[in-house]
Amino acid sequence: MNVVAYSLTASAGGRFSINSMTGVVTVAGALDYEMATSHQITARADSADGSFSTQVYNITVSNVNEAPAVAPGQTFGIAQNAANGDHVGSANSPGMLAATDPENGALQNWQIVSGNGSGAFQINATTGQVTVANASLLNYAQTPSYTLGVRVGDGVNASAAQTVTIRVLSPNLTVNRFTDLPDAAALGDGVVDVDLLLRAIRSVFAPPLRKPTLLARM
Ligand SMILES: [Ca+2]
Ligand SMILES: [Ca+2]
Repeated sequence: MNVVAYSLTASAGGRFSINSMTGVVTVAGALDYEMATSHQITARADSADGSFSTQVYNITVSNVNEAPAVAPGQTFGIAQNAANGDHVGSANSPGMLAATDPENGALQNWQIVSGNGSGAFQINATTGQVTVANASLLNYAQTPSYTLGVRVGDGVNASAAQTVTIRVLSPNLTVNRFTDLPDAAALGDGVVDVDLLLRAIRSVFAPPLRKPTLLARM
């Protein structure tokens, strides 16, 4: 019996391997339709008598609909005195959550799945915009920050839950808290009222003004 040994002289970067006895080609590395829709391999068959042949094969990768992913690390601010319906974030970053889908599917069915306490916030299922649902629950002293778990779908698959941080901003923000600006503050947003701040400092530290002492006596 003439024994044949199979091998791959080109394996598409190690994505495929071949059984040297049977010639069956199997997947050996990661395939991603979004990265490459086909790969080329070259198989070689060696006979015991010293003869051999090679054959090139094109392998087509079919698409799988993968779940979208909510972008990590999203943080927004909301003023403690905001009203129901106000969006979190700033005018330039109006609380629209970001997510991506490998197939660029239409993002839909945004949901808050955890961290919303008694329901301070809501999310627009279509746009992914986070707004205030119950402004009476916004209390900087009691809950300075919410960590919401959110999900989004692509019409078939749902993403994993991802956390989004909503910081409740003190009404005294402009005087007292340089560090509590919304991360997406817009150019021109108020940071600190210098005149108010100076007056506050003077009221604490400055000695009362004295009238000049009269030195000459008549
Ligand atoms: Ca895919
Ligand atoms: Ca998808």
